[in-house]
Order: sequence, then C-alpha cells, then structure tokens
Amino acid sequence: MDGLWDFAFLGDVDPSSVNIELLAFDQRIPVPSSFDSLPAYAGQRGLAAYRTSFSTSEAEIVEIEFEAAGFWAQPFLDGRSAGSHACGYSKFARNWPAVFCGTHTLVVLVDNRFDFSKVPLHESYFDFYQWGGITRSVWAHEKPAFFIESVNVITRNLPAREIEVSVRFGGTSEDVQEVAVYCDEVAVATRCLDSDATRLCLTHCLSDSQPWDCAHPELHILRVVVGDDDMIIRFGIRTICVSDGRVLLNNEPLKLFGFNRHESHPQFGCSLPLTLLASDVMWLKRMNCNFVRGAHYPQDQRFLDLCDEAGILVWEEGLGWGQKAEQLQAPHFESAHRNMIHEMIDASFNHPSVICWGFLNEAATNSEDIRSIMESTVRLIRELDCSRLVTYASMFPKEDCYFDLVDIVSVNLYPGWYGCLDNPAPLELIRPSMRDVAAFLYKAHGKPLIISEIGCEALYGWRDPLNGFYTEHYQGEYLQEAILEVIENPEITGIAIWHFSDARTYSSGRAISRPRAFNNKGVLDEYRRPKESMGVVSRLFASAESSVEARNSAPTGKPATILSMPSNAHSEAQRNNRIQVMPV
Ligand code: ADA
Repeated sequence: MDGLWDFAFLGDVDPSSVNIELLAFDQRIPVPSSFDSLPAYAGQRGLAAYRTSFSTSEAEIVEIEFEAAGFWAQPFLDGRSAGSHACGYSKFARNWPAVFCGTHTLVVLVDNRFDFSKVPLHESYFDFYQWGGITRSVWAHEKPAFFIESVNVITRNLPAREIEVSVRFGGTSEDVQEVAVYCDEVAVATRCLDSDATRLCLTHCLSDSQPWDCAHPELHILRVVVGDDDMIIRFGIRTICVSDGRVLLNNEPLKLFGFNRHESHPQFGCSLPLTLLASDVMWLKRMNCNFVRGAHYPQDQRFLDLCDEAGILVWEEGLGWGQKAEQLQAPHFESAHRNMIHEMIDASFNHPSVICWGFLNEAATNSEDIRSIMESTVRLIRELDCSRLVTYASMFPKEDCYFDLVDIVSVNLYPGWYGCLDNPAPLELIRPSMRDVAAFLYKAHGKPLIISEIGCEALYGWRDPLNGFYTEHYQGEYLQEAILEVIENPEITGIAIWHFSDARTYSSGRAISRPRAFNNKGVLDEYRRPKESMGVVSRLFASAESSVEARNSAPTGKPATILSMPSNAHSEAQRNNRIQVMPV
C-alpha cells in the first residue's frame, strides 16, 4: 500500500471528536514517512489523518497490516473501525470480516502526542526523538474464511539439521483442510486438518544444509499452503544458548563486537529508506562487527532481513527507556508493554540474526518494587519463544535486583565520560572500571556479560590540540580503551558501543547536555559520515579474533573464539595490539 496518500494535520484535536466522513485532506505525503520530519510539519505534535483507496477481488476478510504507525493509531476501513493501537514501533494488524468486492477507502488517524493514559510506552524524556506517522510499510491482505495466522520455525536438533515448524490457523472452516509444506521449493509434508484445528506442528530434516552463522549466513524458504491461502517465511538453522558464562552460537563460544543503533536520520526521521538500511549494514560489516543492538525498540523488518543476509547477530528489544517504578506499576503500562513484546516476537520470530530479546532499557531495576513486571515479562518472552536468550540493559551493575531472571547480564557503563568532573586523566578510568564490574558480576552470577552501552560524545569535525571532551580524537582513544578491555577480559562476552550514528534527541531544554540536540556519541555522524573513531573501531574489531584466541582463556578456562571476522581483516592492531589512533 506504500505510495502517496492523502493527508491532513489536525493538530490539538481529540480523535474521538473527529468525524472521519467530513475530513478535508489538503496534502499528499509519502507512506511510509515520519510526517514530523518533513518540512511542512517538522517538530509538530498532534493528530493527523491519512487516506488511501484500494480494491479487493474475492476476499472474505481484509487484513491491514502496519509495520509501524504511531504513537497511537486507529484505522477505519470504509468507515468501520477495528480498534486502535498504542505503540509507534511494533507491527500490528487489524481484520475486517465480510468485506464487499470492489474499491475500499482506508482512513487512519495517527497521534504523535505524549499521553501516559493513552500511549504509556512513549515518554517525552527519552533520549531519542520519537517521530510520528505511518512510519513503516502498510500491507493489505485478502484472506479466505480459514487462513494461516503464523508460521514459526525453530532448530530442534542442530547435528541432524532438524527444524520444527509450528503453524497457527485463524478463521473458520466447515471441511477437513489439506496443508502442504514446501522447503526450498521441495514438497516436504502434507497433513489433513480437522475442521476445528487451530495449530499444526511438524518436524523436518534438511540434511544437506549448513547451519546459519556469521561467516555463512545460509537461509532457507518455507512455504505453507492451505486451501486458498499460503504463507512464505525465511529462516536459518542455528542454535543459541549460554554455558559456563559464555554465549554459544551453534555450540561454539563467541564474543560479540558491535554497536547500538537507532533508526534515525535528520531527513527521514525513523522511516529509513532501504538504501540507508543497506548502507548501515555495510558500515557494520566494514567496521568488522558481528553484533548490533536495536536500541531501544522493535526493529524495521527490512533491517533484520539485511542482518540475516549479512550474518550480523541482533539484540532486539522492546520500547523502553529509564522508566521508574511508578510508571512500571501502572496496570495499563504493563498490558501495553506485554502487547508490544508479543508483537515484536511475532514479527521477528523467524530471523536467524535475532539471538536475544531485550526489554525496558535502564529501568528502575535497583528497586524491588518492580519485581512483578520484570518476572512477568521474562515469563512472557520465554513462553512465546524458548529458542532465544533473554536480557535487559541495566544501569545498576552492582545494585540490580533481577539478573537472576535472565540468560545474559548486560550493563550500560560510561566511565571516563559521565561523572568524572575533575579527574585529570579520565581515559584511565575506563578499563579498571570495566574490569571491576566484570569481576563483580561474574562472581555474583557466573553468567555471560555484555557491555550493552559504552561511549562518549564527539562532534563531527571537532579536532583540537587539547584532544579533550567532544573531540573526535578523545572518542577514538576512549573506544580503544573499552574495546581492548573486552578483547582481553575473559569475563566480558561482548560490547555494543554507544552508538552507531549520531541521533536526534529532545529539542527542548533537556538538550542542554546534548549539543545540537543530538546524541553525539556516534562513530558516524547523523548523515553516516565517519569520525576518527571509525578507523579505530574497525581495526580493533578486526584484531579481536586473533587476540582472543591467542589469549586462549575464558571464565572457565575454555578456549574462546570469535566468529565472523573477515579473513583479510587482520591489521596493524593484530601485530601491536595497541594501535595509534589515526584519522580515517
Ligand atoms: C543511556 C541510554 C542511551 C543514551 C545514553 C547516553 O545509557 O540507554 O539511550 O541515552 O545513556 O548517551 O547517555
């Protein structure tokens, strides 16, 4: 359904007071886009209306699927609502039964105002700009009376290359239905379903295939057909687990080296064109990353597709940023949060690149008061997907109350940046602080540890003989310290540098510590122009494999390896281990 749609910005209006028949559309704008990143509506918050039309031929049910729209959205098909949705980053669908054949009008009300009572997952204090609109693609599906709701694939037995396929059905059927399953275009199973069946589960071995991993991201296509409906998904054969304080991909230990990344661009808001997504993935590969954390919300499915193809491991997480106990305890917060987690896992289930689910970045996890939502969220994630790891990024390495719940302990640390006001040598704080935290956490939990954020600000182009805060040079030296510690410390399993590219944040008074109203800790700027640190990160990540192997140590004394470093990537850093920080 992507293209130019009719548009009206209604402003400070209550959606329940809008008569959608009487709307006057005075603009045409692209879907998808962040309307408040476009010149005509830049920075505006309020209610907006979108309209388009499309035709159906013989559907019993029409489903409209939004990859993302928000923060709040309510679609109307031919004037009929099928319910609203409250989260700007998760994929959702609405169904309309008994739709006539012919041309239909779809109107969507979208609201990008902060309102805890209505969109409790969005807050204006988050340190990233939250754009509004129909920000990702929209699809219309014509569905028969009995249809496929989802197809999920997990790897059941790696050596046997055995997969388990779970199919969920929706709607109703009077007859016995035949289901056919094809893998890589070869028929692999047929089954007869009772008329009241809602699920089908089967296994299949792809004996001649290779597991998906960072160096060889082999992908397969599965197609399920029932009656007039079919669904096609892509998957990889791989396992992910933890053992002895290590993360194992396909039973091989690995260290994770990569970035946090926001979906953000000054021109496009959070609606990134495919070219930019592909270019971001190329930058990750060029910097020799094997890992990216999708901070701080469910990701664009196209980005995950690209990571599947590139062999980049992904931490995908729910929307959340610094929530305090009182927000987390509100019953409507918890139900919105559960709904969003459900939508994220449903949407991303088959991406082999996604290895762990995260949630509630930097929440009040130093307080026992949020035990209920922490426990119920972890339980929900494990119920929905037992094939991946669970974690959350904490800002309380030594006071966190919930590391017992998760598979990976993850902490955000900013030594040498925040809180070192009068220290004359802030770079010297970085490695001792990381070492101290890692030793403490390993002793306390014996679990893999990811440094889920670490970094400092550098203003693009700012070079200065003092090489102090905000210079590109300081950032390069800073990241060198952090990465070397991860390479050399067997108690640290991974690092996600904060962050990939500069990203717009608050435009209000909160931006006082954010020059230009951007979070400037990117190794690239917001237009993806490299800073000095880009070269440092690339060289050190390239050196990581041999450095860690040479050290031959892990918390339990087992040898460590790192996957997915390009063979030509061994550099000067490998010889010296310590490198000169030099311009790109
Ligand atoms: C936190 C937060 C990030 C960012 C970062 C910073 O760790 O999780 O979103 O705000 O701090 O730049 O200070």
